[in-house]
Amino acid sequence: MATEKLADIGLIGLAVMGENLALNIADHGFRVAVYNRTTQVMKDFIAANPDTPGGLVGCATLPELLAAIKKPRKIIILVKAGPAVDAVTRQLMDDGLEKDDLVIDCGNSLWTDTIRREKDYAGHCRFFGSGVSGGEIGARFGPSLMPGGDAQAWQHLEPIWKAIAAKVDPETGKAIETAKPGQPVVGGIPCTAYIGENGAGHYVKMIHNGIEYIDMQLISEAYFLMRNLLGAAPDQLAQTFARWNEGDLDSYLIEITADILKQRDPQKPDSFLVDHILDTAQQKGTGKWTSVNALDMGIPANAIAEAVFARNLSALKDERVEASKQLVGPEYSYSGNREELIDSVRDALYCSKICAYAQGFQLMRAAESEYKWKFDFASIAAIWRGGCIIRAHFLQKITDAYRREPRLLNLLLDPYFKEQIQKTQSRWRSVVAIAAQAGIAVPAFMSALAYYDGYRSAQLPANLLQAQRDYFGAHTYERTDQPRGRLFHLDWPAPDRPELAIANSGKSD
Ligand code: 2AM
Repeated sequence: MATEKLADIGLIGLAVMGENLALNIADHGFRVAVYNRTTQVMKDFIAANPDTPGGLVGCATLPELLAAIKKPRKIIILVKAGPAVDAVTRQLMDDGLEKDDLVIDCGNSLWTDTIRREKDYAGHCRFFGSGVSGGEIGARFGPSLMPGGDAQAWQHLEPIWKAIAAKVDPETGKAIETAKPGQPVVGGIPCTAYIGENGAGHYVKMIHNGIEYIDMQLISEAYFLMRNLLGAAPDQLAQTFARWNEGDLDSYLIEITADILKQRDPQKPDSFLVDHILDTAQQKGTGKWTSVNALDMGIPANAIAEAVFARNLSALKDERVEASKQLVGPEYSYSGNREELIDSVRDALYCSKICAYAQGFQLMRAAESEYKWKFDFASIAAIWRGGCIIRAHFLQKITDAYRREPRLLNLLLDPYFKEQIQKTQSRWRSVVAIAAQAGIAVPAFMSALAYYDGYRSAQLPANLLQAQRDYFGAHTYERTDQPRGRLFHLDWPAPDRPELAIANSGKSD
C-alpha cells in the first residue's frame, strides 16, 4: 500500500459513538481505518458513508487494520468499557502492534483500569485513555476531549484531537454552533488539552460526570419547587428556564430543560410529556464512582454524592408510593410573591452549583497527590466550556478563577464566586427554609448549603465527636491550647484534675 494511502488513524468499535467519532475525524480531512468485530457492521458503515473528506477504509481483520495505518499508529478503541478493552488491546499486540504505537481508549473506563493498562502494556504500545463527553452528537460534531497518557505521545494525537473537538469563541468563551456533516467548525479554541499521565483523562472525565449528576439534580429540584409551590405548568416553567438561560445560568442543561418542559406528549397532545414520565432515574455508575472516590480520599463531595442518592431514592418508586400514604408532612401553601420565589430559586440554583463545582475541583486537587498528577485547572474548566454535557457560561468564570490563581484552594474562595454567594445567599437560604417548611425534598440544595456553611465554619462540632471517640475507644484528641499532633486521652468520666489527662501518642482508629 502506498504511504499516501495509509490512514492517519484507526478506530475499533463501530457502535454509535465509534461511528460518529470516525465520521467527525474524517470530516476534518483525516483518513480513518475502521474495524468492527461483527464485519457486517463495518461494511454497512462504509457503504453508508462513501464520501467523507478524509475517507474511510474498512478493515475486516485487525491485521488488516494494522497494515492500513501510518506509523506510529494511532488506534482508537471504542468498545464496551471493561474486559473488552483488554481483549482488543492484547489482540492488537498479538497481531503486530509496535511499542511506539498509540492505543487510545475513548470509552468510559474506570481511571484505575487505565492506570493499570498503561503499566501492563508499557513496552508493547503507548496506552492512552481519553474521556469523550458530549454524547452521540458531541462525538459527531465536536466533543470535549480529556486525554491522559504518555506526555511524549500526546504530540501524535494532538492535531487530530484539536481538529475534532468542540470549539469555543476566543472572545466570549461560548461554544461555537455545532457543525454540519462535512462542514467542520473552523477557528475557535478547541475543547481539548493534555490532562496528565495514565488515568488522568479518564479521572477528569469521571469528575465531569459527577458534576453532571449534581447539575441535573439541582435543575430538577428547582423545577420541582416551582411546580409544587407555585403550581406552575411545565410550559410556564419552560419560559422561566429559557429566561435563566440568558443569564448566569446559561448552559446546555438549562437549555434542554426549557425544551423538555415545553414538549407536549405526542400520545396525549393536550398535556406535557414531562408529566407522563415516571419519576425514577437510572444511572450508569460514573456519579457513584465519583462519590466512592470522594469517600476513599476523604473529600467532602457531599452534594455530588447526594445527587446519586437522590437517584437511588427516586428508584424506590413503589416504596415511596406506599410511604406517601403513611408518612405525614407539613401543611403548607406558599403565599409570597411568585416572581420573588422564582428569582430566589434561580439564586439557590446558582449558589448550589458553585458549591457542586467547588467539590468537583477539590476532588481533582486531592487526586493530584493521590496519583501524582499535576492538573491545570484553568485548562480543565476551559475544555468543559464547549462540547460536553455540563458546558456552560459558568465554566468561563471558573476558567478565569483558576487563571487568576492556579493553585486556588477552593473555588468558594475566588473573589468572583465569593461575591456571588455573598450577594445571593439570603435567597438561597430562604428557598431551603421554604422547602423544609413545605416538606418538599430538595436534597442537593440543602446539601450544598450545608457544605457552604460547614466550609466557612472555623468551629464545627467535631470537638464533641472526638471526645466521644476518646470516651468509648480511647482514640485520643488534640487540644486547642496545644500544638497540632500532640495527642491526649482521658479515662472518662474523670474528676476535673488536669494530671489525669495524659499525653498519649500511640493510639489511632
Ligand atoms: P460488535 O458489533 O461485534 O458487537 C459496542 O459494544 C461496540 O464494542 C460494538 O462495536 C461491539 O462490536 C464492540 N465490542 C464489544 N465487545 C468487544 C470485544 N470483546 N471485541 C471487539 N469488539 C467488541
